[in-house]
Amino acid sequence: MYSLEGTIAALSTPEGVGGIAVVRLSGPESCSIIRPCLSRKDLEPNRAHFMPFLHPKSGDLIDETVITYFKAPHSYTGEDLIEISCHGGRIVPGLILNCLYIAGARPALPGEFTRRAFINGKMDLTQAEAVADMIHAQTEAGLQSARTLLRGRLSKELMHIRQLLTESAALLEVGLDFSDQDIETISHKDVEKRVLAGLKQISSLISSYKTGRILHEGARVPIVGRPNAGKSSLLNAVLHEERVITSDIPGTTRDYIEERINHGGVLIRLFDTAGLRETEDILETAGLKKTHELMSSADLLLMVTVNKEETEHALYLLKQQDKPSIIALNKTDLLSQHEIRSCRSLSTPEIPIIPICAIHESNIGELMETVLKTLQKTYALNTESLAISHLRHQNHLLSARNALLTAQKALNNNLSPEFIIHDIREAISSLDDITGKTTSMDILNHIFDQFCVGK
Ligand SMILES: Nc1nc2c(ncn2[C@@H]2O[C@H](COP(=O)(O)OP(=O)(O)OP(=O)(O)O)[C@@H](O)[C@H]2O)c(=O)[nH]1
Ligand SMILES: [Mg+2]
Repeated sequence: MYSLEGTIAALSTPEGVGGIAVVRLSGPESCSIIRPCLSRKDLEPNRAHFMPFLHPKSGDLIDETVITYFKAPHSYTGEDLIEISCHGGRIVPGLILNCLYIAGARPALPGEFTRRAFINGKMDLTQAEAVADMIHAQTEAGLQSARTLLRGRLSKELMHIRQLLTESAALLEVGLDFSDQDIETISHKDVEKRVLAGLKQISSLISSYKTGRILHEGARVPIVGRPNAGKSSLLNAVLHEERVITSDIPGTTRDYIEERINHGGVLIRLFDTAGLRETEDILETAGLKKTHELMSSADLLLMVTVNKEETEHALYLLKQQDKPSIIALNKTDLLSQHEIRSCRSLSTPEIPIIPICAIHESNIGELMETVLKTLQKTYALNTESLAISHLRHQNHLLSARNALLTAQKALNNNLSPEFIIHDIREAISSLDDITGKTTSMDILNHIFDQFCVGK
């Protein structure tokens, strides 16, 4: 059980050796707690004060520090907040924290500063989540998507949809109150219009999920193909290192191996997989099961072939998949120019065929460029438009859409307004779950537990 009372302190920069470290203190007693640690008694808000930090009991010098005081409500948490910039390293920040605990602060829980900002109305839940996304961003694209959330774009859009739905419910209420008068038919059309607009906006957010997820978590790209095609060699070539074992024994790779690369600002998650073939071998069968799972959850399939026959078969298989796909025609050092040209002629805009030679690392650049371009085009990764990236948001949006579809059906069937109001309220409540207006304590705990201490 959380107690969010009291004044909290934590180290907000990473632990370890560094030039400076920042310790944060937030809560109603921040000023009185820090007072015995400072030679100067009053801190002017929003100014950096260079001063010694003293032990609150003995008065011994702990460090020369820079103290900045942000007065409530104009601070990150909305409370009195003091930032102490001290020397970095393993010892000094710990000593300062200890002094603050002696003086009456308590250690902050993970994400507690941001949680307080949320409770004090400084940000809604989507923005609080964006803070964590920003810290954990692995690419510029992921950072950009977190920034959009943090700026409150999703909150604004949800507020707009909420407004439409609240108006719809209000119109229906009026219709109920004056059901014996003509007002009902007018409201009916107005309600329909608003519900439809809300549905459209919700559906467009739902369809942005794949884009958001890729920006946030990276694109899943399994390297698949027959045993011995050179899948592992291709992964090594992309990484420019002997990361995985390769050999001329078919079935070398059993368990899949994931490697992440930041290519053109997009996180690409490459998976080296077990080769596709019929086998009696128990270990290989287990590996194959994983390959198939990876293929079904893939954002793009990268299939490796070594000759025309395999390439034709690969095209046949890939056309049956509803996924963007690329064929890497490998071992071109063993093929004649004629054979390469003949394979390349099978290339289509949907399934490009790129000739490579994994062991000589040749044409890997063009292959990865094609992977990047295909991902960007398929999932609109270049757009500045809003994309949701959290499964939590997606699930609530799906619930809201279901409720609105039911409301729409009820409207079409001229059902009693009470039913329609009920469905619209359900949709509103799902939207409120996203912004944190009505989110349960358990869910809040779960979200903030994933933050680090000090944020
Ligand atoms: N000549 C030539 N040989 C290659 C090339 N790429 C890979 N090989 C060789 O082909 C053999 C198989 O390569 P791997 O990378 O282990 O193949 P794989 O697809 O991972 O095979 P499995 O793990 O068994 O499914 C190795 O002996 C590699 O050295 C290439 O471009 N040219
Ligand atoms: Mg392999």
